[in-house]
Amino acid sequence: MTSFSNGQRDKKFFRKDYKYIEATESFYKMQTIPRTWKDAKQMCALEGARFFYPEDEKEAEAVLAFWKETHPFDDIFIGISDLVAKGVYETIDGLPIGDVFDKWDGGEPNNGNDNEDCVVLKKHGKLHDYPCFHKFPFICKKSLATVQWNQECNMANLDYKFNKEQSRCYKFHSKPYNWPEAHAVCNAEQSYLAVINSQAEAEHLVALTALAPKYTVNKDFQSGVVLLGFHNRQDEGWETVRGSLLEDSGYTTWANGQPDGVQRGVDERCGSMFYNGHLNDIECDKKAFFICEHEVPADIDDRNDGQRDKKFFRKDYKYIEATESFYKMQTIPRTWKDAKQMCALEGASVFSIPKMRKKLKQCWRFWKETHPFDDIFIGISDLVAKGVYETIDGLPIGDVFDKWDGVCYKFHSKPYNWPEAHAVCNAEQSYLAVINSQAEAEHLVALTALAPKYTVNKDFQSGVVLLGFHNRQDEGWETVRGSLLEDSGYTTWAKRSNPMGYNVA
Ligand SMILES: [Ca+2]
Ligand SMILES: [Ca+2]
Ligand SMILES: [Ca+2]
Repeated sequence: MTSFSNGQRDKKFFRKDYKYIEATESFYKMQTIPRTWKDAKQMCALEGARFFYPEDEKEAEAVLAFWKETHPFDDIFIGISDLVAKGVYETIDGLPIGDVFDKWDGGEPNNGNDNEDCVVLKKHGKLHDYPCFHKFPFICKKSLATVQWNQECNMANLDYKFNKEQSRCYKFHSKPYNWPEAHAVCNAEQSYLAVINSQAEAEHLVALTALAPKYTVNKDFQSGVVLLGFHNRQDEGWETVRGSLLEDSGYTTWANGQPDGVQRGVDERCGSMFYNGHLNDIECDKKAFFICEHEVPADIDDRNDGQRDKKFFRKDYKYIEATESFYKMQTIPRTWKDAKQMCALEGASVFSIPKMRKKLKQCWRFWKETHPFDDIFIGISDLVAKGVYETIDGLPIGDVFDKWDGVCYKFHSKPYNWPEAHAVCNAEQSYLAVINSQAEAEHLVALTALAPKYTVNKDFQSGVVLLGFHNRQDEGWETVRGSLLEDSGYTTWAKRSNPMGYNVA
């Protein structure tokens, strides 16, 4: 039996990546990667929360303030739709929209193209109906009153069961997913696809599997196997989701004849075990049961191996007291993968940033004192599962450091020439916009379309918008952010008029 209390309610804590708002006694998280309405709903559920919709004007106000402080999106999906019965707008938990918040914008809902069933909240506080397959950011919400704390696992999820021998928690998922999906599900639960590190842990997972309910209405899955946290997706050998080689994980008992993907000419790049605990390679799009593993923060490790007193790792690494760690600035730029490998080669297990936000300052100081780079790669990516940002040792980004840059734009309706415009942006503590992706290009196009473009000044070139790239030194096109245009992520020149003059978009 899981023991839990509502102890965390006193501390007003749900998850590290959720912010508590006193006025509404609830926790909120802005999900910045746009998703369809249905995926947004599912994502919130996976995180143990609910797809946000304003319960009243007071909550709408509080959340709009939180939204504006954190991220400059114009629209978010909210948990209201008429998917259940056309024309009947209701919340995901079945309340009529009129009972919660129904401030529609003028002319909305208009069911454009007879295809608008999902509701968007605009930054100015009004509602629109939109096609559900559009992708928008969204907010997940958890009310303080509904937080139930799993004391042993130290998390707000009662489904995780503590195992004393392993000093950690596990959850067997009886709903089959394929490997990338299972990976994302564990991540959303602040956990990771289980990695077996010993014979004893293998035996525990076998027992867990034997006891778990394995009936499912979904027949489209592979029975007899359980997905685990190892893979060969980058074709660089079998590695665990914790960032180590499988052969170093402490458990490498493959089933007879496994891995056999290569031999059989089948693309089996993802990891699983048979119910008896023996490892098996499996196709990444095959659905199966899976187990998530959750580490409970351990007590201070008081082992003493001598060197710890001396606080020495390598001559080229500097010790920072506040984080009790050694750091080395690698000044030769490398690709992300090479950087990861380089750190491993130097015996530095992690190139990442401190888990304690307060202590980050010390690191920034080390960086600024030593080397004046503007950007460094850090050990976080979504390479294992698209859209799931996690550390190289498999921690959800929300558990460590997820301060994403907010990007704001301002369309200037008063024409200036390029050097003047550059100076104007600079004076506004900004820079002439640089397009780094197709999505950003589309956003600027939309911004331009909506912007007022009348001006009393007739002496200007219409039809173009100045951007932050140039070839003023005749050394090739570069951005005002100091990189080559060709490295900026967006290089779609207009046809015919190929590079004619600088800064023409
Ligand atoms: Ca509409
Ligand atoms: Ca483990
Ligand atoms: Ca196999």
